Amino acid sequence: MKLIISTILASFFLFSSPVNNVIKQDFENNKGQGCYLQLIGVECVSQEDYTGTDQIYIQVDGNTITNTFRISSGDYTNLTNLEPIYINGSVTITIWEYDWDPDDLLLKKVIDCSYKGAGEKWCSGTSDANYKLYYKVY
Ligand SMILES: [Ca+2]
Ligand SMILES: [Ca+2]
Repeated sequence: MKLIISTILASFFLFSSPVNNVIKQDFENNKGQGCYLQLIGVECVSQEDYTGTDQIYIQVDGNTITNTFRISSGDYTNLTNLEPIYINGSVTITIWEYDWDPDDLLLKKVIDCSYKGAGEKWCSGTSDANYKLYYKVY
């Protein structure tokens, strides 16, 4: 009798497994289905203009998606009110500083779905100024 009970118990533990082992991860959107980019914020570590504040705006693939807004060294502007940007392939984000002469390119970043699920990230520009863009891809 003991042997039967232990056999039953053994098979119970053998064939039942925790739920997280049974339910498979959904990979449906991981390949070729696109993803979304949420801009989180922009930080001005050091501004571009010598006097006054910088006046910056953001473009996605050349289309302006923000108003021109003032920011200066040490400032952070929240961007989470912006609509998520659908990515099918990749998008190029550029941040510009408005001037009377040609505007200054502060930051340029190509973002694709390979960043999906990586959580919040940041990138920085390569101009004389120092800007950080915070974003996530999901
Ligand atoms: Ca400037
Ligand atoms: Ca300016």
